[in-house]
Amino acid sequence: VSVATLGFPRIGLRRELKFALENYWSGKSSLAALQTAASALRVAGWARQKALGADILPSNDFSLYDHVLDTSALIGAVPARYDWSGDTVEADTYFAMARGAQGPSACGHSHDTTAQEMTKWFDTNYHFIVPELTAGQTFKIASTKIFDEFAEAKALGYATRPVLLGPVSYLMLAKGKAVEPLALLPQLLDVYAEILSRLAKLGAEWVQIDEPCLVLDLSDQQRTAFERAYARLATRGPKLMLTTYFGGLGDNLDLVADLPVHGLHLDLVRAPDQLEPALAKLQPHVLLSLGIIDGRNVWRANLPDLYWRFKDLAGKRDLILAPSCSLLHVPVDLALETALDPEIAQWLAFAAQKIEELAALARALNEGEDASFVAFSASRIAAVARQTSPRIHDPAVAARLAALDDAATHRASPFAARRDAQQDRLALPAYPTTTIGSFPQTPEVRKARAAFIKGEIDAAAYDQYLRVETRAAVKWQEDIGLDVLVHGEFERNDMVQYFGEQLPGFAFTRAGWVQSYGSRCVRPPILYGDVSRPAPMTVAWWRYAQDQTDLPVKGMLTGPVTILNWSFVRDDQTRAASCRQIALAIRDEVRDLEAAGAAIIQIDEAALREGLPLRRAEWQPYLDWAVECFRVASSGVRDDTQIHTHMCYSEFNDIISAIGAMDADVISIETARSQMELLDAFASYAYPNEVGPGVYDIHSPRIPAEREMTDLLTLAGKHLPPQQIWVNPDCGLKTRKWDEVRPALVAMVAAAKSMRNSARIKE
Ligand code: THG
Ligand code: ZN
Repeated sequence: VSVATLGFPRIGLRRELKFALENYWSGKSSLAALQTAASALRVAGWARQKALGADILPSNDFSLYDHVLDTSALIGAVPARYDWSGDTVEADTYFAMARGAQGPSACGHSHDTTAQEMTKWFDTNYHFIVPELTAGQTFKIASTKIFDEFAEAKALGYATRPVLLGPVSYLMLAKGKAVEPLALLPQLLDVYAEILSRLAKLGAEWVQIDEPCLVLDLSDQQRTAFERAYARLATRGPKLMLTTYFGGLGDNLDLVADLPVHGLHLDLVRAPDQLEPALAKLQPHVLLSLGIIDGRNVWRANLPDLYWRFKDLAGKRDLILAPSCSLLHVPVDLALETALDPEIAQWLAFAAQKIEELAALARALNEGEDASFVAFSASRIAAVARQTSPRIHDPAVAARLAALDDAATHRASPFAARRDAQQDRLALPAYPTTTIGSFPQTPEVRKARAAFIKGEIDAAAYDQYLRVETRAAVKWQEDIGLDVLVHGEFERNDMVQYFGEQLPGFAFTRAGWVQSYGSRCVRPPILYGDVSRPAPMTVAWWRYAQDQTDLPVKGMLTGPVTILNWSFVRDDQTRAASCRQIALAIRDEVRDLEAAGAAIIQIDEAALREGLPLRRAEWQPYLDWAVECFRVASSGVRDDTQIHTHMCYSEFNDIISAIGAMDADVISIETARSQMELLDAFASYAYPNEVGPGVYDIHSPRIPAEREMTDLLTLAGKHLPPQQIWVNPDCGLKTRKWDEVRPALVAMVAAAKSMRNSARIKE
């Protein structure tokens, strides 16, 4: 029995990669400095994993931005707008694909290039850069990263197993322009064959080829693609460890069992029941890698339980023990959490601890249970302590949930009546303008927060600082002519963490960073016990902002489904049960905001869609409870209180009836990067409530011109009646700089006014 990792967090123990990237992007440091920092992280990662007891180390799991983008660079899939030389993909091109590029370049033309689309990696909070493929697409090896990193490790004495995103998953995740991506498989396989043989030449014995799409519902065409791909790739070159995760193979098991690969990794955390059928089907020579430690959550494993579960099998077959998936999705090291309640800390395992768990388990399976006596005892004690802790259950929460009735999930009147009541109260113009909620979290804001946390400034000084920022933001919004204002959220670190910190039942970390996209990270709260809301969480800041203006200021909340989906959640009760508790807490806050006078309350459900189970058969039960929870949170208000919600990067076609059932008065959505395509779903559903299709792509530093936004609004008007349309950016502005936000929002307001004028002219 040996221990493998499928990928280690790349951001670094103290987010070294984040700072190296941001210094490079801002021109403060050179590309060479970035590369030095990146290499140091890789080297430290290998050394750490080895020291913790991993036998099989990955390479090419590192990335300067995203591993799917790395794959696009590797195979030379660079869209024409990046003016790529066609030789190798250099840093400029790579980061332009990730983030867009603006301004004149060395070649004399002015470049104003949009980034590629970004979307969620399966059901995680990690984003990948969506490959863009075109008709006549050709592929060639255009990056040496995978070879260089293998060689880099080898020079240090590590014989790594390179990680390569498999060709079929790559194509299934890609977006084709005038081409069906899977039609490009034959050409792509030529390049993959070349990559694999080059890895073999360099000395790679195995390659970890990731095909997470094997846990999805597959069409016949997709199945055929897998058969073709592996018939071609598995017969030469290095041995392939076909790696699946985030779910079970289910009805794809027969397909997988017939692929001529040398090894197979199964996620036995998400799908423990798939082991038996897999054992029955798989050829005996196939090396099994068992994903038995949860790569998606932070709970410590029960090692003695796992030992007994796999002891017999380990006596019969050669096994690899591994985390269920890459450790990219959990924080690096629990040892940094010196401020965490020790009782809760002992229930947890982060990436480093998870490797130790695997090592202890492998040792016991190889040498007998006593070989890991200490680790096993500690693990068992922690498991029992967590099960029996009085910190987890709150009888008052259970009683309130039991008393929840149907009335709590419905607004008093249907939308048409509410719309009239809200229009009477708010009197907004056509194409009303607003923003999603957050304004730039400038270095100064972060510095002030850090100083307050460190005790360098007191609460009064920090509060005063936030008031100045908030007042300035409100005044500025008034000055540029926005219709519905926000307070800016300067007091918040993150839209989920901020609430987690105020709700009993959640623990939070100091350094538990998890990469979200590029250099951006989040610290997911840890939901360990029953949730309640002892006191208002947002009312004071809303009131302060509203006191500065006569225009409506939105109350800003994060919805229960999003808080759930962006937290590490309990594994001792269903997600639905946890979500209902959070929904009641948010409902209390909504009612307090209304009582304080808020006419508009936004409850963001940015993550509702990404919580969808990966298999379609499981969608409806999820959507039922998710929508119910949103309604519990939002229905406690009067007709003339307008409920907004916001969703990120959602494809709505397949969930539009759930969106309708949420019955928010206004929903703002991300559409800027996809040319309003997403509105098709709203149009064909005849969505009756109001919609704010994002007209400004905030994920890129590019500043959109007024004309671009009127074009988008005109396009939106082809899908939806103009009186249903709001004008807003497509997400919060916290990641942007004021220098970007100011001209962009001025142009956005101008675009809305120009739409109002041309509507008037038509009349
Ligand atoms: N919060 C959480 N998850 C998210 C988002 C979020 N997932 C999707 C989307 N939004 C991802 N976007 C971001 C945007 C900004 C940041 C992180 C994810 C961000 N992070 C700061 C950073 O990396 O510097 C750290 C935040 C902090 O200071 O605490 O800016 O909004 N949970
Ligand atoms: Zn968003």
